[in-house]
Amino acid sequence: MKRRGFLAVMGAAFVAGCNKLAESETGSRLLGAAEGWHKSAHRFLQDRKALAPEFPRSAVSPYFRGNGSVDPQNGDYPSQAANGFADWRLEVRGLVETPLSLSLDNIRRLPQRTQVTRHDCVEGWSAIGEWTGPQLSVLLDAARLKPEAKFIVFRCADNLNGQDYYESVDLIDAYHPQTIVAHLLNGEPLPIRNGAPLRIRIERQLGYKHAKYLTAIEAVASLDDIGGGKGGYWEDRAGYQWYAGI
Ligand SMILES: Nc1nc2c(c(=O)[nH]1)N[C@H]1C(S)=C(S)[C@@H](COP(=O)(O)O)O[C@H]1N2
Ligand SMILES: [Mo]
Repeated sequence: MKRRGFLAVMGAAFVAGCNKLAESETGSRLLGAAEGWHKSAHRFLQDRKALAPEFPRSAVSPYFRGNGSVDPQNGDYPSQAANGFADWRLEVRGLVETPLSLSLDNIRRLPQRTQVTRHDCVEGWSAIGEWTGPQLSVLLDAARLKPEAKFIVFRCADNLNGQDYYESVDLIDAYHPQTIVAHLLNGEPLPIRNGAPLRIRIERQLGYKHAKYLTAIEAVASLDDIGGGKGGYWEDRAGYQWYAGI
């Protein structure tokens, strides 16, 4: 990704400039500061790429509760549900070279990742589930992000308290290997309460980032003009942190 490239270039520049710079006192002070910056930036990026813990299948919670919207009644969701989601489409759009409109079958035919992870809700409960679906990176690579794309917005079918649920992440989380578009929970199609037919799993972040009832994945340069401008339903509504890392 771009940032990694930038850091690599910066690192190379410091190594190349090292000897001459270190000859002067100002130079070595500068170099020390730059090295410190480089190390902490690097550590930060490493942390962001670390995997969330995964558990054995035997650790799966017998019941994965639903939270927030658990049975959307707005728009065409009820008729889609009655139809077994046969006509559901997931769009990949915004700042991409090739917008996509995918059926559930398209999504099931992509390479799949299965992971048993713990979901932590800020309201004070957790549950372990086994999630399956393609990595978001596969979809983004297929649509080819434009260089201006900085954030990925998740659009949802449900309207909660008069507002459309949505969420967003930066490209580090979007490309994280455990970020998947899940269509199976514990080997079965997602129950409606858990986001049927598609939900995002962002395993390094808290529960409210894991958008359910996914209709579109939108690449954008800024979050300012989306919803209330804070990057997500709960961020807009209750001041929850946009970056909800765990
Ligand atoms: N579309 C949508 N996504 C959502 C929510 C919601 O109400 N609507 N609730 C969020 C919250 S606060 C949590 S904890 C999880 C709950 O997921 P679950 O219903 O599968 O337990 O979904 C998140 N994603
Ligand atoms: Mo939550």
